[in-house]
Amino acid sequence: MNIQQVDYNGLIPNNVSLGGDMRVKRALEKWHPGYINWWNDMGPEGFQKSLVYLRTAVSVDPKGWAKFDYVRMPEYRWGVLLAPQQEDRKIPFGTHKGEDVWQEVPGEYRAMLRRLVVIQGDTEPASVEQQRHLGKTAPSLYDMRNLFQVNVEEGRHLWAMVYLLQKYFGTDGREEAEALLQRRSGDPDTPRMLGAFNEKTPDWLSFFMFTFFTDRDGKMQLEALAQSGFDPLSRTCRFMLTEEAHHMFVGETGVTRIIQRTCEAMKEAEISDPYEIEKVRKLGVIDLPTIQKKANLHFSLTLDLFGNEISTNAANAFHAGLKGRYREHRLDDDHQLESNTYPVLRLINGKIQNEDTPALSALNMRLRDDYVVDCNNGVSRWNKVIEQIGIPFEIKLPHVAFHRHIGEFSRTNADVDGNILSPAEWTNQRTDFLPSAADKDFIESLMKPQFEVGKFASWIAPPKVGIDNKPGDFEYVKIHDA
Ligand code: BYC
Repeated sequence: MNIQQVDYNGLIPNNVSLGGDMRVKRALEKWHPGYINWWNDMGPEGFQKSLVYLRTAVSVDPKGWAKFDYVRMPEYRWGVLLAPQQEDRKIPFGTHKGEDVWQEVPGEYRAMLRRLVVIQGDTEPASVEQQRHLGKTAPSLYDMRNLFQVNVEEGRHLWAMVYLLQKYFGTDGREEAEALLQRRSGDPDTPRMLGAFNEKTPDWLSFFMFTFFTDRDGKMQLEALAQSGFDPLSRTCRFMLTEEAHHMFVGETGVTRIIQRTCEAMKEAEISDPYEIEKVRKLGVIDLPTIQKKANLHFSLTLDLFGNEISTNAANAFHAGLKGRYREHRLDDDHQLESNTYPVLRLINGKIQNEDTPALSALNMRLRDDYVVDCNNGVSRWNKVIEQIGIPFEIKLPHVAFHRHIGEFSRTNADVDGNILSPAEWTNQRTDFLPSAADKDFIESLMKPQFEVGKFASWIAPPKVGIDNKPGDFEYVKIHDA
């Protein structure tokens, strides 16, 4: 079978010759009904019978891997797709550097590897659960379709991890695959594993911020796992990254279009001061300071997903050759890091300062640094829109110590510039930095559905081009076509 092509003949589309692997095929077919039940219970609420213009992967060739068509979401063909195997691939880093990559799980690293796969897997259904109510308030059919595209692909990413669990981890893997369908985002008894995936995504600005900031963590973590010496994980993550790019596009352009609409409305109404919040809100758009607060919230929640700055887990995973650095292959060092150091931002005697730390222990910090650079690139594209329209305002990422719950800065309260605040100062100033109840109420008041073909809600500009080059009046979701 040509690895680039996907076999659509069975229940589970795949390019891993599932037909010749009865044990795994049966295990996945057994898992399938539970997944569909989960999707029906926890997937997009109210639109399961609608026809949605979705892309489905038909190949893993980066040049032409997807086809677009109308699909009812529960009938979406979720499958197992791995990027093609690279011949003679060697473990690129760690103590086994230069050895042949593993096609089976190395016994000594089994528990560590399983944990990485399970954590990655857990985030995927979590995001679908977090976003399940948003369809009902979509600002356009175009945006609704993008939401559902992201949702079905997060579902596919769950399949990707479940395949690894079922194929390579025996009974434990099957149990973990079941547990992935049992946990629920925000549930006090059975929450999802990582903090940010238990937060609410109550409105569309949150959704776009989530897909900008949190899906970007997804990109960084997948890039690090794509380096793995465990080849099936590497190949799985490489293909997931192809899909992930669209999710970040949805986030970045979503926020851009909100900013654009706000600035245009301000210009038309001749409001030049972005802090005239009430006047701006009366125009039916979201004021820039509130957009800044939402960015502060989502950026800080997402930084927590990188774990502790100094981490033995991260050191062990790198040493073992399981999880590398962002674009490891482009880095110019010995890829073992046994005697290197890396500057880690720490809280020392109440002051934030850099401290040289063994590079192996600092890998979470390093990945987070790469992430911040990537975020800043996107933020500067937002600022270009504000500048072009001529409003004196700049969105800025807050200091990495701001509003943290994991790592060095979880022990302190810092403002957006990194000044340490007393608990009382933090309480008094909190809503200068983070959305207040009134800000949330205002945003919620704008969340009225706009389901007319080609129309957009008052607070968001139309996109520059349609999905799959469709024209502006294309019906991306046929809501009532049951
Ligand atoms: N919340 O050594 P430490 C995505 C725990 S997003 C709760 O600092 P480590 C997506 C940690 O588990 C990407 N607990 O951490 C995006 C450990 O507990 P145990 C998802 C946390 O292991 C949008 C203890 O603290 N993929 O794909 O170096 C939509 C000490 O841990 C948190 C991955 O994350 C937290 N935030 O780093 C859809 C990749 N942070 O085990 C999808 C796989 C830490 O001692 N995961 N803890 O009980 C990893 O590489 C690492 O596990 C982490 C943490 C980066 C998450």
